Amino acid sequence: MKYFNPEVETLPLDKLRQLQDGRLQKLAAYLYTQVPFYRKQWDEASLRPSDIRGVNDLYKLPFTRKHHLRENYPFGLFAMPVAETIRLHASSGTTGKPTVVGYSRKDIGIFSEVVARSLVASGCRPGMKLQNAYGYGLFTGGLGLHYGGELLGMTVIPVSGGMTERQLLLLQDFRPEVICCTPSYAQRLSEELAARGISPEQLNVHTAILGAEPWTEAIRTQVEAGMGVKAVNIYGLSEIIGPGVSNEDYEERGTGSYIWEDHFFPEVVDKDTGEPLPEGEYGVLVFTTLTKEAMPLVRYWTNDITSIYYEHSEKRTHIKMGPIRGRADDMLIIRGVNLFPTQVEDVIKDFNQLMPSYQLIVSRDGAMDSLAVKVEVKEDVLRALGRPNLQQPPAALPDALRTLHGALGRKIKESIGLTMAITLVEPGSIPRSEGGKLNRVLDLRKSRN
Ligand code: DLL
Repeated sequence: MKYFNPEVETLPLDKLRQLQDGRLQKLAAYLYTQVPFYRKQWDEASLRPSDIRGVNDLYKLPFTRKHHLRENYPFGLFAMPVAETIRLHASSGTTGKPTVVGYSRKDIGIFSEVVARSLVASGCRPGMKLQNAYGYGLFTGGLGLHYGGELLGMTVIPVSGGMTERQLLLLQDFRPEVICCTPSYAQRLSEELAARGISPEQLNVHTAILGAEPWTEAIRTQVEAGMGVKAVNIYGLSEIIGPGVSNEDYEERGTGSYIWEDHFFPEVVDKDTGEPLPEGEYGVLVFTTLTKEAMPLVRYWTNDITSIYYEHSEKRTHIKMGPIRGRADDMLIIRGVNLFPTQVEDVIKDFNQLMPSYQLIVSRDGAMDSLAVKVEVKEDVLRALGRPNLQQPPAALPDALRTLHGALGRKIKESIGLTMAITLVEPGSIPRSEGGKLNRVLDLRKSRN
């Protein structure tokens, strides 16, 4: 089994465009009659649904942004009566009220299908057991993977997030072939396995499907070695449907994730001007849902920074997206330099004495913002040095660590352009994921004002 939906996943591009164009025309007419928000927005721009003949006309339409969802809280953007939906999900924002999304029965069918496609791309097959360690509840991760796994014919183990002891017990006793969770939680599980002396060979798990937060090749390497798996990326957001908007193919790991573009039409636009960018350029990812009924979104501004490109792969025709560099609102501006936390992670991965476990601490020193980074040294390195005390000033550290400290500082300065105070710390001393998304930035500026 190569595909869940072979016909659609390999549809020639011209046919895929025709399908998208037809779906978009229908969507425009539907939204104009069903959702006052869109009618008003398009009237103000003197646009009629008939002006939208296909995806090439999308640029004419205004963006929908998170604040529009907030202003229409909770159900104002629904295109059908709430009584006709069969499920609600919500994601908690950093400020105030959650973002609410609704699903019709058909929408849940689409959701399950795109997750099933994602699972097959990840290497899952009917009959395999899936330990689902994404949180169940208002978060779309748990139920999204659950329904997709069942549709594919997997045996789903609905353990939910956290409860590390139980996760380890089930991994050993139920012997699932596949686990899905956040990448930071997979790091945590890898470390717990090592701490208990459980080697990956004692487990049956061969695939980890990781998403819901940004991650890098360094984390892939750590999790693949620590759990004895192939780690693949799953991406999505509740507003668009949940997990399964795009997914990596396990045989093409590292080359980007296929976007199921027959349902979710992607654009990448300039984060300041909103102008569409050519293939391969980095900008904000924007999606139009082509088939959803309960709460379709037009040109939804995800705030995620990435690029999209056709690879002309033998396997599928759909467009790919690269890894998410970060969210536009996670971007730190330190003394005028723009920085995504994952850029620091990218530097750390080149030092094999360090773990991909770090924390960035932003503080304000007078009028200047400053950035410090804490990063963990690997256990075997410390053991070989006779467990030195890391709490002394860098100059007093053993030679090997002093050199490492200096080299890391220089590499960060060279590749990011910032001087950062670096502290080397013991493995395990930086907060780990408790089962959900992990925030690697501690912003002390926010707590002060
Ligand atoms: O995180 C849906 C999901 C669940 C995806 C399970 C994958 C697995 P939200 O809580 O609405 O939905 O958060 C969406 O999380 O806009 C990205 O910023 C981030 N995100 C999700 N997947 C990835 C990924 C779920 N693979 C937000 N890489 C998105 C990087 C991701 N960031």
